[in-house]
Amino acid sequence: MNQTRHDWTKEEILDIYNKPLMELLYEAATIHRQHHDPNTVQVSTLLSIKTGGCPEDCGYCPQAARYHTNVEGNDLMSVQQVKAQALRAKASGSSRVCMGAAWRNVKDGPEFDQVLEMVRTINKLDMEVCCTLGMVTENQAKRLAEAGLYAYNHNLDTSEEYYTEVISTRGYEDRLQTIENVRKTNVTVCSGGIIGMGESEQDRAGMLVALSTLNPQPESVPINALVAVEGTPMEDQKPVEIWEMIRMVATTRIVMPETQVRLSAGRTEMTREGQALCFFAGANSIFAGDKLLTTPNPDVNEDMEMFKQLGLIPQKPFIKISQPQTVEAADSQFTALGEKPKWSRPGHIIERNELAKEKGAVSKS
Ligand code: SAM
Ligand code: DTB
Ligand code: SF4
Repeated sequence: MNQTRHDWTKEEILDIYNKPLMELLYEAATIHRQHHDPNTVQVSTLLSIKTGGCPEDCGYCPQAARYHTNVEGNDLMSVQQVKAQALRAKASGSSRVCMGAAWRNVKDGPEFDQVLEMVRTINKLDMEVCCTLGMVTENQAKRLAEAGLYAYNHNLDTSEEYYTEVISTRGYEDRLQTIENVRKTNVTVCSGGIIGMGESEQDRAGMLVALSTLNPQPESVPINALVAVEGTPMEDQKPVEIWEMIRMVATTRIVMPETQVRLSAGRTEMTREGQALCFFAGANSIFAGDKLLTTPNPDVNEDMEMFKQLGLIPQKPFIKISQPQTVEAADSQFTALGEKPKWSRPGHIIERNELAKEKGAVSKS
C-alpha cells in the first residue's frame, strides 16, 4: 500500500498530471482501491444559509456584492428552516449537510450563535455537519467543534501565485491560517479548489502541492470546475474539458490517497460517462441537490439513477471518524471573545475584477 507523502514537488505532480491517460487512470484507480471501497460515494447536500451581498472580490463568485449578477441576497436562515432542509437532504440519501455563508469571516455575535445552533440541530439528526463561513479564529473553531461540527470547508482555490490574480481582498496566508485554526480541534478539514479560472497547469499542480504538503492532509478535497456566472469577472472563461477534470481528480487521488475527493461545482456540464471516469479515477464524493449555493446542480433523482447504473452506494455517515458529541450552549466551555483578528487585505488591482465592477455600474447608470 502506498504511504501518504507530504513532500510532493510541483514537478512530480505535473509529471503525474501529464501522464498518458491510461497510465494515469490505472495508477489512480489502483491507489483508490487500496484506500477506499470503489463502489461507495459520499453524498453531501449544500445549503446556502446566508446568500449574496458579500464584501469580498473573489473573481469567480456570483455572491460578491460588487459584481452585477442575478443572485438575490438573503439574510441568515432560521434554525427551523435549516432543520427542515436537512431532513429533506437526509430523506434523499445525503449523509452530510454543508452550510455556506457569503461572509468574509466569522464574527462573534447573535448570527454566529444561530449558526452554532444549526450545527447542534443537524448533528442531532445523525448527519455529518460541515460549514463554510470564511475565515475563522481558533476560538471560533473550538466553538463550532463543541457544537458538533464534523468538517470545515475552506478552499485554497488555486496556487498561491495565481490567487493574487483572483482575489485582492484577502490573502492566501489567511486561508492557511484558518485551516490551521480548524486543525487545533477535532473538526476535519475540507479544502480544495477550482479549475477553469484561466490558471496554468503549473497553478493546478501548485495548489495540489499546497494541499498535499499539509500534515495531516485535508480529509476531503473538493474539485470544482468554474461555473462561469454572468456579471462575474470570469463570465467569459471557456468551460473546463472533461479530460482536465479527470486528470485533476486522478492526480489529487494519487497525491492524497486517503482523502475523499469530491466532484463539486460543474457537474451539470458533465456527462454520466465523464463522471463515471472521474469515479474510476478516484472521486468518491459529490454535492447533491438541485442547487449548489446559487447555481444549478443535477437533479437528485438523476444522480440516484446514475448511482444505480454504475452500481454505486451512498456512504453512511461517520464511517471514518465517529460522531462528535454536541455540547449545549448553556454548558459551553468556550464563549465569544469578541476578537478583532487582523485578517489581511492585500488591496492590489486585479484588472478583470475592476472591469466587471465598472461594467455593472455603467449599465446601471
Ligand atoms: N464565503 C466563504 C468563503 O469564501 O470561504 C464560503 C462560501 S464560498 C462560496 C465557498 C467556495 O465555493 C469558494 O472557496 C470557491 O472555491 C467555491 N465557488 C464559489 N463560486 C464558484 C464558482 N462560480 N464556480 C466554482 N466554485 C465556486
Ligand atoms: C466547494 O468547494 N464548492 C461548493 C462548497 N465547497 C461550498 C460551492 C460551489 C459554489 C458554486 C457556485 C454557486 O453555486 O454559487
Ligand atoms: Fe464571498 Fe466566499 Fe464568494 Fe468570496 S467566495 S465572494 S468570500 S461568498
